[in-house]
Amino acid sequence: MKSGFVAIVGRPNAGKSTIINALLERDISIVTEKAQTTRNVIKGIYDDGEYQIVFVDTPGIHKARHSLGKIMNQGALDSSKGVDVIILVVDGSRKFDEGDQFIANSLPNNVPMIVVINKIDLIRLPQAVEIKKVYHEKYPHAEILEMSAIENFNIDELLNKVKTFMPEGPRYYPEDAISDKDAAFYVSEIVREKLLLSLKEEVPHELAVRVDEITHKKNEVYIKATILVDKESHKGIVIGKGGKKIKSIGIKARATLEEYFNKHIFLELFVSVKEDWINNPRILKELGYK
Ligand SMILES: Nc1nc2c(ncn2[C@@H]2O[C@H](COP(=O)(O)OP(=O)(O)O)[C@@H](O)[C@H]2O)c(=O)[nH]1
Ligand SMILES: [Mg+2]
Repeated sequence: MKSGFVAIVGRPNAGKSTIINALLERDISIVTEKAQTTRNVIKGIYDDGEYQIVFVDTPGIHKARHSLGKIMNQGALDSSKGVDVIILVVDGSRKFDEGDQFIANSLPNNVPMIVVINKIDLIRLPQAVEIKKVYHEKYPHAEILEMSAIENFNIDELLNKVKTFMPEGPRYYPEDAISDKDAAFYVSEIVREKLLLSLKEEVPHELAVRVDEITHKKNEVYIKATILVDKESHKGIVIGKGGKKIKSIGIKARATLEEYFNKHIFLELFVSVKEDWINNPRILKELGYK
């Protein structure tokens, strides 16, 4: 069998998580229109019997403003070392700038690379030609592939290209493994996704979800989770008038979780103010951000 590791890196919002979900044909990593949605390094496992490929989704590399941001950058860069191939995802509708140059300077240059120019559904041909030219100059040894992950365009081509880089190797994970993360991680990410999607810009990124309990009962799964916010004022926004907001978030999360667990879900959500948790090493560790 052939097997190996593939890091998916790039700036926030380029479409990395959308691509890993498309490659694996299931939602292992949450996607929103907000930058810095992905906070953890998440491994998603592809296995077709002939190939086992471990795709590593990473937080976007960005200018870090707090401790969590620094952990996220470090995680992304660390996971690009020692892999068989790096997929660098770029948003083709944006011009190459110093943020992209920072990534070019940070990535190891001894690992084969595929540059994916994503979101080509948003641009016209001349712009696509231009951005390809730029990346060709910046990464002369890389293969370059245009893509629209949202339209599933060139996902199969990407998978086939990745396969050509896989050496003979063992099955690193059990044949039926999907991700390296457990149910608690998935629960906290789904609740966080619904929060991000329904709060728009009112509460920016200073939200985290801690799963306090998952109990499997005969006919249902009981889940208790706490939403951590940075400020007292954010608590009110998350809860909403008469508890309306948090109720609707709970309903949406429950629907997704019922599909995942294939069981009735009883979900209790609490909100707690933890000032500056995003810079607090103890809380970051407790939340699993290391
Ligand atoms: N138009 C368009 N939008 C995309 C494409 N791929 C991803 N997106 C959107 O870009 C946003 C960020 O995607 P996400 O996968 O979370 O990016 P990440 O931060 O790199 O993981 C989401 O709103 C996606 O729906 C694409 O091919 N075309
Ligand atoms: Mg992501």
